[in-house]
Amino acid sequence: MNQLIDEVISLVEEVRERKKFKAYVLTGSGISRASGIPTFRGEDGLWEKYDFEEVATYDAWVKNPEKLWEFYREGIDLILNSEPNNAHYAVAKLEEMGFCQSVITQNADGLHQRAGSKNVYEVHGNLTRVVCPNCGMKAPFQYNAENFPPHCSCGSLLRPDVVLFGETLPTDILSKVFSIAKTANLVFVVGTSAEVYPIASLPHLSKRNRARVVVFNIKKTSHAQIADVFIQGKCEETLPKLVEKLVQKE
Ligand code: BJW
Ligand code: ZN
Repeated sequence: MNQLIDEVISLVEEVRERKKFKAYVLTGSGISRASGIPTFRGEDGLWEKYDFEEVATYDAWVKNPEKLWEFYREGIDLILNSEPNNAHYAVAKLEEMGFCQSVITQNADGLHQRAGSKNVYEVHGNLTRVVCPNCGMKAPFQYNAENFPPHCSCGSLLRPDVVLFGETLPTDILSKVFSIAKTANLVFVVGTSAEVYPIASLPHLSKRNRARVVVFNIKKTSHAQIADVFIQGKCEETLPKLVEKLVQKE
């Protein structure tokens, strides 16, 4: 592993020698696993326990919003009681040291911001917020047994502010992250299965535009196939190692 980390350091140095160093980190649920938040796919993944068609699609929301709320209330509880882990802190440090300019996360848990990352794009929303489908009001979710599932002051049922399957991603964020991916010359991909589109296509877009790609995952994903360096292992262990070496070099 140390040798692979050294390869990443060489890549970073090589890219940094160019005029404009533009790097982003793309994260998925694997980065929050060590914070006690389950991933979606694979063993122990949420979809082993729940049928995603019943809890994570737009059709499910329309058909049975109570069921969806039951599922998300548990998730929100977990998130509110969790803390960022060493991988979130390592990502924040990369930004602080100038080794990346933005964090594109598919996670809806807000842990990157809590770890200190500043320029975070939450492409699938944020579970700690509710949004009113009628008047557009957004607010932090607060559990109230007398108003659950929660209703807006306009009378409409509120929903978690997340992007469900079959829904489009917020267009302003989407165009921003595609532009980041297109112009980047280095990408760190952390803890995502690369199965959910359109976000899974970002590293491919960057690669086509000659960016270097570094993947941190416990398993080989399709992103690993386009990686210049693939670091297999728990990102809460591997990312801090990279940051530690970068700090030593400064
Ligand atoms: C570790 C680790 C450790 C573990 N260290 N690593 C183009 C082609 C094909 C399909 C489509 C397409 N365009 C659109 C679609 C349809 C659909 C889609 O992609 N389907 C695929 C499944 C086939 N996409 C959509 O519907 C999207 N909307 C859209 O595109 O609109 C336009 C459109 C609509 C319809 C048709 C066509 C166009 C919306 C996607 C919304 C995703 N929403 C969710 C739920 C959000 C709420 C919540 O957070 O609860 O987002 S689903 C879920 O998956 C969640 C995640 O953000 C997302 C990605 O999952 P992630 O993060 O990668 O997690 P896992 O579990 O998959 O992977 C974990 C990884 O971590 C693994 O690799 C592990 O090995 C690793 N790991 N521990 C390092 N310690
Ligand atoms: Zn409303």
